[in-house]
Amino acid sequence: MAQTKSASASGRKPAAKSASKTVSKEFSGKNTPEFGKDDDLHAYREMLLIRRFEEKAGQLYGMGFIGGFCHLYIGQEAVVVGMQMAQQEGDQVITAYRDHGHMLACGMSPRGVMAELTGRQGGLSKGKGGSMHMFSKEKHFYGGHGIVGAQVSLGTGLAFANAYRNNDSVSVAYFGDGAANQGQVYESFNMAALWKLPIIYIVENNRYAMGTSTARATAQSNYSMRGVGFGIPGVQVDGMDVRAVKAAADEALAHCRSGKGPIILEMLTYRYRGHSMSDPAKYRSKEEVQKMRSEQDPIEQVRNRLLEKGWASEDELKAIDKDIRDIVTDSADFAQNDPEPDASELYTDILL
Ligand SMILES: Cc1ncc(C[n+]2csc(CCOP(=O)(O)OP(=O)(O)O)c2C)c(N)n1
Ligand SMILES: [Mg+2]
Repeated sequence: MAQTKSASASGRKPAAKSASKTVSKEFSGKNTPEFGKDDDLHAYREMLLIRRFEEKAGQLYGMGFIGGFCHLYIGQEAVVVGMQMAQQEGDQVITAYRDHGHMLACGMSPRGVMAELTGRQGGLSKGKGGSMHMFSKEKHFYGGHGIVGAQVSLGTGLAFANAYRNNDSVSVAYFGDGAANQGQVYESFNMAALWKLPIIYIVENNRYAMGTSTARATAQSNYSMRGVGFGIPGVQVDGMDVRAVKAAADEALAHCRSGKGPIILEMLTYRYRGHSMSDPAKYRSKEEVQKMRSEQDPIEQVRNRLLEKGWASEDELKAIDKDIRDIVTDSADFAQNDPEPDASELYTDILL
């Protein structure tokens, strides 16, 4: 397999061909299909919304408006945006606690997400769930889960329901490199392969599980091969390049919809911020983070393409930036001024 510039710049090359079946090819660098103007502009907007939203959430956290945990998605935007660009209405998304980007990409309201972070009644869980617990049946988003790996089993259940109902929907279950070492992941793989369930397992390999690097914690760090024992194909994808993600998603979704069962996409990505807001990040160097930001930033890649191809001028990009900032500012204003839930809400939405 060709070693590509973008893959090696991350210090990680997509693994050489192995016993793992691949869909067709690894998705990175040279073999990545180009986007047209509309797709690049769309990807730029969507990724920028997530970036600015997360930056604002970080600020509100620092100001004391957000309690509890808050895990930012900054750096990983291309993964969820590229996937979403390929999905069709009805496909479900489920993920872990680093979830605000997934919600926004699914079309959930920035006001609703931000107000949930600040615990206000206009939040998507009426201010009672917080950062890790938001859902939208309408947008087919099934959370937001704090228990590492839990969403993999739940996502497999969603895929089982799709198969049972014989609809055309695919369940997209995201989890981290750390979660990939969890036992229930493999129980889920077994069932999904046995019953040929329509599910894409997405390993967001951002190189760290809290403060533990993949090198320290994992025996097989090519996560795309984790399904070999179950006959589940897998591919590695340059998760910093939204075009590579979209191309892999197109093939993976077609694979699932044609009844071939589950597939694994390992997204090679990187988180710029700490694990959560209380992470001193002593386990990696500032230079490592800076290198990724300056060489592979997913948003800068699209921005540069738009300018180089003459698809947008600096002024047009500034107008998009302002538009996004206005949306995010509006969500933050709402999230600071909306009332807290009434005390009577303590007794509603509870299952005993
Ligand atoms: C069952 C369980 N074990 C441990 C934890 C504590 N914990 C929270 S996040 C995390 C690391 C997960 O890392 P990864 O899956 O790589 O996701 P990332 O944070 O990088 O997105 C751990 C161990 C937990 N929440 N649930
Ligand atoms: Mg991780």
